[in-house]
Amino acid sequence: GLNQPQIQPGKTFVYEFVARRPGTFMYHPHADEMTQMAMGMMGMWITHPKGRHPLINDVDRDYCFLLNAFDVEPGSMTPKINTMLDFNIWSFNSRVFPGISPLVARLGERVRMRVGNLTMTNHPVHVHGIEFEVTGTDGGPVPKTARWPEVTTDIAVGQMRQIEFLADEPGDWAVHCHKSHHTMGAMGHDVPTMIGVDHRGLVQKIQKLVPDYMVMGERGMADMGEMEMELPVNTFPMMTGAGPYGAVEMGGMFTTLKVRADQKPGDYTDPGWYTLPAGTQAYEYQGAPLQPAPSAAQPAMPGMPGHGHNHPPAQVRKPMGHGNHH
Ligand SMILES: [Cu+2]
Repeated sequence: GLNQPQIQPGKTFVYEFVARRPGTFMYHPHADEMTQMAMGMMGMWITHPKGRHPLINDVDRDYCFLLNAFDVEPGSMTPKINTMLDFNIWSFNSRVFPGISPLVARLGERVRMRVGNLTMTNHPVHVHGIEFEVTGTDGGPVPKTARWPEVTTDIAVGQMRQIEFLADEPGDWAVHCHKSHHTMGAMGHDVPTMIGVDHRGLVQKIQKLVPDYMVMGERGMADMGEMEMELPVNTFPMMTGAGPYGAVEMGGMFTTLKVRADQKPGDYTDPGWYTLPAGTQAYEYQGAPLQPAPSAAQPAMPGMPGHGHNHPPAQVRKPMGHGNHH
């Protein structure tokens, strides 16, 4: 009701405007906003410059991501509309890994990514393999003297960051939000931590009472993903996806950037997995088992009398007692 009457169900309103400035913009309703946003009512608008613009470079590829989030109870179909922060589905253009296409580029091409955030929290978006520059924001192109290099750029609520890079490293590079629970599906929420807990035999005993009972693995959550538990309808696993060397164990805001020397200009098809040149991949250590060095053997710190003389190994304990953190 501030600038126009609300658009009632079944009605159509017409918006006419002159696209005065080139840039990347987002739109969404302000009527019954939490409901409309929680249900995914949002989009992006790009105005390209007419002719050359002094602050807008020519690029070979121009990608656009809208970051969005939903809270859908596993097994249900309708997003919860009163969730304020604890969403459980984090997506790029409403897609989650592995149900998302890779970004592709030919070696040596200039690539632009425009990333807008209409979720209720910030997203530090990280690209592996390259360094980029922030060349534009929601307010327009950044003056050339004010651009800065990054590998992770934080995109606050309502902001847009336009980044550009030279695709100068061939490979399959991860592109993801750096909040690790944002690269995870809904099933990862509210799972108890069982790291270090020896629960051998316990599961079988509980399964006599609750046949489909499962616990979080004592080595972490990936064990659980690999168990291929039966999922409720309309629910994706908490971490999934297969790569050329096994489980990728991702979900949510994750995809890949595939840079290839033989990708044709303008070709956006997935080139498949990258073949790593010999000698460039991590390999298993085959030598003698490594022992932690005893602290008594460490040389004394200069100017610190008493250190390094028959002291027992240091006992380190993490700070405890801060309950109720979320
Ligand atoms: Cu995020």
